[in-house]
Amino acid sequence: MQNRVVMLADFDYFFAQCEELRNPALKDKPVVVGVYSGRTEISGAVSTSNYIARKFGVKSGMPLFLAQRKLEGTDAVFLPVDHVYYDRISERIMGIFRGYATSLEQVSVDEAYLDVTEQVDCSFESAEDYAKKMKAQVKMEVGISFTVGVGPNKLVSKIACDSQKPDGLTIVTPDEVACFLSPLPVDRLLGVGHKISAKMESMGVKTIGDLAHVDIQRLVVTFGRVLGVYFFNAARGIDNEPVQEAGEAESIGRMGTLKQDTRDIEVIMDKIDEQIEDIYKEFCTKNMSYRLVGISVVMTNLSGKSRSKTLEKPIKDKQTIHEVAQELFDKYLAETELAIRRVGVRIGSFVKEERKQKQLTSFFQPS
Ligand code: TTP
Ligand code: CA
Repeated sequence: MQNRVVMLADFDYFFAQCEELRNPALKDKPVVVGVYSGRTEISGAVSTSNYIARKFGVKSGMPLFLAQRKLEGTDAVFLPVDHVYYDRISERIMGIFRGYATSLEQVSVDEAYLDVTEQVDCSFESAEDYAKKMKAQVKMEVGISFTVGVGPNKLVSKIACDSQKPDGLTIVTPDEVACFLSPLPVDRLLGVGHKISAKMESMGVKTIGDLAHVDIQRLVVTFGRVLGVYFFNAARGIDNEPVQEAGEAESIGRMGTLKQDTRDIEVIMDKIDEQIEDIYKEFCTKNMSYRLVGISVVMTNLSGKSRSKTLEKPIKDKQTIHEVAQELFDKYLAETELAIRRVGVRIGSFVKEERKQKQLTSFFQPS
């Protein structure tokens, strides 16, 4: 099989760069863009800042008063977020990207994967010129700089992109993947948060290279089948997920037989909760939100039915799956007198995760 060539483009200090674009006088000053909560003049949190402000220690998620303190004595400019303006710029850039890729997967307002395998004829050497051309066109037509990671799949291109910012271009060829990944800390892999990295550290795993030495049985026993297999592959830079246009992703679901036929909601939900655990682990590796929760039932007479609910907004948490599934089962049980034999739950209508403003409190929690 021929190798793929996948790019991740991530716009540099995006909200702040947009502000510089409409007011070039900001370019040599620290610029902080924030969400003002309105409680006091300076209450709220930093969304992002330009690289000048970052030199003074300003970070996304930081309380605005703290950013102000760090920038005391400078000619820093603080601005409120203007999503409508940033979305418009983002759409223009994404429009240009479309012309460069066979498929485009927009991950957030400032990030997109591009499958450019055909355009560069599988060549990583051509990919370098291709990425430079794309960067130059966007700079000229829109005025925004961005960073590109190029790799044989999404996993590698994402990590490549994060390794050199701003205005970076990092290319990792299939031959370089192992050397590139192995010294990096495990939390550079999607799905490795605080809890998992602590667990891995207790197993003596600090780097992606360490993780590649753990055998698959141990990973599956420790993290479960879905995550264990994912970590095994990720440590080797293996990722077969396609670059997927929005709305192409399917649903994730599980189905199972109850120990006995029943109409007892608690028994049903115990089974459903086990399935949710499994579904959620798989879901967490996708970096998406879901908008649909569905249930399936097979009755004692072997007739089957499905019910689903579309949520008002995309959700990421686990508890909502439980709550909506329970609501659907309650309704369904009210409609029938039969006992239930098999049950299943699924989530779907995935949307790529939009970056949410971090809670103020998260800044104070140890990271
Ligand atoms: P990032 O890509 O994380 O950051 P960035 O584009 O500002 O900087 P860079 O990529 O050069 O490191 O986030 C993209 C946008 O998302 C960012 O401009 C503002 C917004 N954002 C928030 O609103 N809150 C946050 O906590 C983060 C991390 C980002
Ligand atoms: Ca960015």
